[in-house]
This record gives sequence, C-alpha cells and structure tokens, in this order.
Amino acid sequence: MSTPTLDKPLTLALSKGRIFEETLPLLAEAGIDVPENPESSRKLILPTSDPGLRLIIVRASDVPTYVQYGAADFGIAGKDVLFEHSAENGGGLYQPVDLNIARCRLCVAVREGFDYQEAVLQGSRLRVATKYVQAAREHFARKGVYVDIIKLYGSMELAPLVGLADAIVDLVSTGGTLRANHLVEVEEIVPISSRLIVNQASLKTRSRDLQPLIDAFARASHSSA
Ligand code: PRT
Ligand code: MG
Repeated sequence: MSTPTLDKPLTLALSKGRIFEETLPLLAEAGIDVPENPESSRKLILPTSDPGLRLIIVRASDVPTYVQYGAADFGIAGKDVLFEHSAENGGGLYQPVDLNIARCRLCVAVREGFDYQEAVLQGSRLRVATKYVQAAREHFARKGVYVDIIKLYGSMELAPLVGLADAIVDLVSTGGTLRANHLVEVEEIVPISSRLIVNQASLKTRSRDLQPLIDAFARASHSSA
C-alpha cells in the first residue's frame, strides 16, 4: 500500500528586514508561527508551523519576479516595488489585499536651501537621482517638468550633496535620514504600503489552499490597521 503523499506546501515570498518583521504578526493571527529568523539562520527557505506553508527569503525587488513565474505562489511587496516591476514586466500579478504594513511615502527631496519651486517654475531641466525611475518619470511628466533621471541602486541621499543631482525621489518614513543629510522633503508623490500578490495560475489551481490564507491576511491586516 502506498503512503499518502502530502501536497507540495504553498510558498510565500518575503524579503527579510521590515517586511518579514511586520508580516510575522499577520501570520501569528492566522495561527502560523515561523520558528527561525532569516537574519540569524541565513536560510533562504523557512518552514512554518503549518506544514502546508513555507517561506522563501528574497530581495525586496525580486519578490514580484518569483511570484510572476510561479516559483512562489504568493508574496508580499511594497507598492514602490510593484510599480517599478509592472512598468518593466507588465501586469499579470493579482493583488488582492493591501496589508497596510511597511508604510512610508515616496517623496521628492532636495538640499536645504535649494529653491525647488523656483527651479520648477523657471522650467530649468532638473537632474533627479532615484532607484524609482518609472515612478519618478511619471510624476514629473504629470507636472510637466523636464527631468534627467539618473538611476541609482541605493544611498540616494548622497546625490544632491556631491552635485550628482538637484533632487532625489526616495522613500521616507521618519524623515531621520533626510535630516541627517541636510535634505528637505518638497513633495509627496504617493503613500506606500505593502500588498499581498498572488500568482494567477496558483490562484486557479490551488485556490482551496490559498484562499483561506488570503482571507486570513485580509482579516489580520484590517484588525491591525
Ligand atoms: O535593502 P534592499 O536593497 O535589499 O531592498 P529594499 O531597500 O527595497 O528593502 P527594504 O527591506 O529596505 O524595504 C522593503 C520595503 O519596505 C520597501 O520596498 C518599501 O515598500 C518599505 N519601506 C518602508 C521602506 C521604508 N519604509 C524606508 N524608510 N523602504 C526603505 N526605506 C528607506 C528609504 O529608502 C531611506 O533610505 O529608509 C530610509 C528612510 O527612512 P527614514 O525613517 O529615515 O525616513
Ligand atoms: Mg533597504
């Protein structure tokens, strides 16, 4: 007699750091514990207390890619990441729940003393350094401001200080990083939080397993909002 085989566990893609930390309480509300911490264990595949669910730990900006290709059934990613991903790769990700975690805002910031409004009025071409190229391009196009976008992968705050750019487009939460570098926020582009994203095929073929977890995330995010 053959032994019954368990279904492959569902795979949830997460980045370590703030998204992992803020997802733990949502999983706990669904009765799911994660016994290991990715910071100390260095493991990239983590079991949970639910044999039907495992986590994979990937870079924040890679979460949509794992979900889009079905290597993860679902994942959690910031709207900033989702916006850049969909601009480059098209839609195709189902985004059923705003989890209201890892909240911040996408902003334009400049060096203290730089007259941003005047520069915009004058119609001078602004140099803008950012990791969020698509969001920045769209924002300035909407305003009718000509910009040269300079793509950076991190430490955007440095760019206006060393003459690489007039302005940056970056995420701000407490504002501490801007202050420490003598920068000021001059415009909010959009508030940011993280969303649950789901692979379309998984949603069809594994909905019996997935839907209860999607519902649990929705309930947990409402009770914490
Ligand atoms: O770090 P890595 O390059 O691997 O990727 P990542 O920076 O995308 O990952 P992570 O874990 O830092 O951020 C994951 C997600 O958290 C982002 O995609 C956002 O949706 C969200 N989030 C929320 C933030 C912040 N708050 C935030 N404050 N992401 C980044 N920051 C950075 C910001 O870029 C700036 O450098 O924190 C700094 C500003 O913080 P304050 O508090 O000083 O204003
Ligand atoms: Mg980071």
